[in-house]
Amino acid sequence: MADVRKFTTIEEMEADTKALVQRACDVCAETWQDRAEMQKNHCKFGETGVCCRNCSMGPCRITPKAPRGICGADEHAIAARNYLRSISAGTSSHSDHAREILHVLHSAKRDGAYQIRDEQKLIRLAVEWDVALRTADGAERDIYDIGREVAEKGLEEFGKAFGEMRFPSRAIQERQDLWHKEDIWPRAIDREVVTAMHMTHMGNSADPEALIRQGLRTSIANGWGGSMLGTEITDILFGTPTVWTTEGNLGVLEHDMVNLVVHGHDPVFSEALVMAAESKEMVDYCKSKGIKGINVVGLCCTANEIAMRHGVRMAGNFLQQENAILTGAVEMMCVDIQCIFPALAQLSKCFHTKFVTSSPIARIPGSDYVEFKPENAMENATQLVRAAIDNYENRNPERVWIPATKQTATVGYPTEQIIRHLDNITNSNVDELGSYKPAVEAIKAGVLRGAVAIVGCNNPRVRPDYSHYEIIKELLKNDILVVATGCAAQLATKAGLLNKEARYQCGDGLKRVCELMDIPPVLHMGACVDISRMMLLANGIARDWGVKLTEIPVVGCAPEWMSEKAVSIANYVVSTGLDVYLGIEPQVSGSTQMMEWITEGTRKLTGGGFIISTDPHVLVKNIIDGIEAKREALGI
Ligand code: SF4
Ligand code: MSK
Repeated sequence: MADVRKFTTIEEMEADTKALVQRACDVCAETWQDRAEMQKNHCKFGETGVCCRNCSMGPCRITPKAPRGICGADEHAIAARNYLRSISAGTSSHSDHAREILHVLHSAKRDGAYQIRDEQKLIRLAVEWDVALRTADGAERDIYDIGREVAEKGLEEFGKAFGEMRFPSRAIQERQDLWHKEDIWPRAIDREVVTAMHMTHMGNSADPEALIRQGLRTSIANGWGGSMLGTEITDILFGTPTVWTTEGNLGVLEHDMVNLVVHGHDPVFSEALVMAAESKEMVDYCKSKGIKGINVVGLCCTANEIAMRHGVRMAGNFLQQENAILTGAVEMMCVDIQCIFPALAQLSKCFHTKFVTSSPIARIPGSDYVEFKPENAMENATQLVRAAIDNYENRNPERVWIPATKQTATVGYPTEQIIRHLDNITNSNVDELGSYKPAVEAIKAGVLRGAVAIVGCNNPRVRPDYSHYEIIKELLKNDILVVATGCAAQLATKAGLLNKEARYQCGDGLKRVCELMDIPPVLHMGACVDISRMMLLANGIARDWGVKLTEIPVVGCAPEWMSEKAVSIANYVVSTGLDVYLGIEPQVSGSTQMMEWITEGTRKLTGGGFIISTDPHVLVKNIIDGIEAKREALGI
């Protein structure tokens, strides 16, 4: 069959954005494009990491004429402290998200709003953590009792007084030994964040090495801690994702339906909204108003979460959040946590859109705040859906413009699904079902050259989505499988690269693998919290290959990252022994020592480091060269 698929180009995506931004001008609304222009040129001290405001003797800014702050801290100390604070904020974000989910598991009830959907995963975790499956007299324990005890053990990971964290022991022995040897195995999530904040307080650490080491330890507390907890417990509560065919881009908004957009990261809120929107009560209420139906769609990582569990369609990624409102077709946008522009409150007032915040973590002036708790989940969700339906009549048809652009996408490839699909490969010499060995054999044979995890955000510093697109296309041509999460996965969705037909964009080897495995060449692994899934994937490949994590031709890449979560993620990927290719420079370039530490220094400690280029074509060449160098070192 020939390649007849029409992919969406960056230029087509940009044309939609341009038309929507023009509509913002028409209603005198401001967008991020305006604000990015107003923020030019960025402060060089902040950009290069050499501004310190950690005490009120400052702020101190390092220049050739003033090479030290008032306390004597130099550019290396200041940049390293700022960097560690970013890692700590990122770790806190993912981990606090996980803490909330653990509380939801703790309160889950058989007849409650939240139930345990993946009992097998819960039982596996209970066994891993020595939680008894039977009572003292040998009877089977109720699954909800097991869930509560697992939740308590999970919550201990945040603040245990003694010992060390549990999930890092999922890593292969070589990694565990290294984390112990380098003394970067995290003790507890909160402990590492507090230690980091303490070290960076005025009058403490000024040694970049000590600060970098704490950064690695804090990041492991995220990737092999908070994020992994978030992912595991979300799967237990809402089900481990399975493969769905869905659609992505703003064309998923509907003219003749109530459009309810969910945005953020924590699926607890959006799951309830999806359930409420599908309830007979709300479907009937919608019909009673003469409206065709309720169209729940997602933005950013909330979109990834519900697409993988319900097939809910995805309206777009980070820098499209304002575009959704600018269509004039959104009755309600409900947000939970992280990556939410405060600007949405103001913008929504230029249209009929109701903007609802739901978490004490993300309070935004001008929003309708409806605090969301497990005990009132369905009641609140139903009220919100009803309010969205009621708001449909306020839509001004003259202000509606929904871009037609959308693509079909196959999503939902957690490690469990990847292994299941690997079992379809029959032409390898491996018979072993339920392992990564078929993938290892395909890499050894050169059919696949390697794999790249493309992750992260959009960033107005670069042409939005362009770097993701250029890098992914080139990797596919070179027989390199791509796994994606977060807003990078959304770009792949919008482009059409999550469609199985995208195999025609690949080299012959990857195309063959896609056919045998019945997968698209870009595997959607979830939200940014799910990069922990990618760590388990890399770990499983190294384990089944019998080599070190540093040796496998698998790397990470964040072409357009912007958030502190991304700084933490990049560090835990490096801690796991994998190189990370960055398209945006971390804000430490004012320190030669810090630039050396993040590119070469960590490599000496963990085997992984950053390779940075703001040119996506250079970056992808670096990635391909890096993968080929790993192959050569393995003698394959
Ligand atoms: Fe200046 Fe030192 Fe205070 Fe930072 S901690 S603001 S460098 S005096
Ligand atoms: S939503 S952290 S912009 S990936 Fe996870 Fe996207 Fe980055 Fe937020």
